[in-house]
Order: sequence, then C-alpha cells, then structure tokens
Amino acid sequence: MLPKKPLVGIIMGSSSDSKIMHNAAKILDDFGIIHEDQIVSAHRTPTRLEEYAKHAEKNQFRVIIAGAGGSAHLPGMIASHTIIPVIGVPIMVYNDKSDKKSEFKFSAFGGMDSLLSIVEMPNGSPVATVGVNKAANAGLYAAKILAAEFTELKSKLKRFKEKQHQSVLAESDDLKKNGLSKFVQKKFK
Ligand code: RP5
Repeated sequence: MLPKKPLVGIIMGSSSDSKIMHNAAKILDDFGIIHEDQIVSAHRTPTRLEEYAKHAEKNQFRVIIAGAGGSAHLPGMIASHTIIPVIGVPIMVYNDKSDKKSEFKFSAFGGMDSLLSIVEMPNGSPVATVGVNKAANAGLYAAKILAAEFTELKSKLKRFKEKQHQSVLAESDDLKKNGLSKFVQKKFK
C-alpha cells in the first residue's frame, strides 16, 4: 500500500516555475502518490536549500523533483546535499512577474541554459534530467523509481502504457477512416 505521507518532494526556484511544475504534480496525483510542494531558491534563499535537503531526508522522501530556469543550480545543489535521487526539470523562463514589455521575459537561451546547467552536473552529484519543460516526465519517472518499492505502482504504470497505446490506435483508425485532410481539419480547426 502506498503510504499516506509524501514520498516525493517537488521544489522549484520561483513561483513563475509553478505553471510548468504542476504537470509533475498532476501525474503523481493520477498515480495516488502524495507529494509535498515548495519554492526553494538556490540563489535567493541559499540557507533554506540546505535546510530543505535535511527536511527531505528526515521525512524520508524517496525522490526529489527540482525545477528551475536560467542558470538553474537548484537541482544540482540539492543533489549535492542529499543522497535522495534528484530529477531535474529545466524550465524555459517565461517571467510574467516582470513588466509586459520587458526584454527579460524569456531566458536568453530559451531553456538551453537550464538544460545544460542541470544535465551537466560534474561527476559526484548526478541529476537525472528530463527535457525542457517536461515536468510530466519527471512525475512519471518518479513513479517508476517508486514502483521498485511499492509494487501496486507497477500495474498502474502498465495500465498507463496500455492507455497510451490505445489512444494512438484510436487516432490512427480515425486518420485511416477519414483521410489526412479531413482528419487535420477535424482535429486542429
Ligand atoms: C530561477 O529564475 C527560477 O527557477 C525561475 O525559473 C527563474 C526566474 O525567476 P523569477 O524571476 O520569475 O522569480 O531561479
């Protein structure tokens, strides 16, 4: 039985990351995995970062999902403070908090900055990294890690795969039946 306490800690560098990071929460919710969500900034709240790592260990989180944009040192720094596996989500910064006309609304490198910061952790503090803004994949990967301990997740993951398979078949049948032109009109109009 999955315990009624958080197994996954989701953290993000800023509230502006929440619009992407909620996709990790959604997947965990779908699988019935309880998670605890917080904002921890590696550069605005550096001491809190270390405290958070201790909190995660004390509460026996099995996985930490950490999302950040820009230079994105949060996932790597958390990984350096704990033995809990960290999944990093590189975020393409889209900062609604700054003025609408600001030239700093997007990160200069469109997410490549965060991707490289997170994935290129030097030997010793690995961060398993998903694609830019792919928070849902981080949730899914966490479920796969947890399935080694909580076997009910294995059947849930198999059902998830089967559903994906069936949805592609249904779309393909529709495409075959209607032909490409009609299919596109119907689906994307
Ligand atoms: C990073 O800076 C955060 O992870 C966020 O993606 C980015 C921008 O933060 P805000 O300026 O929107 O708070 O630390």
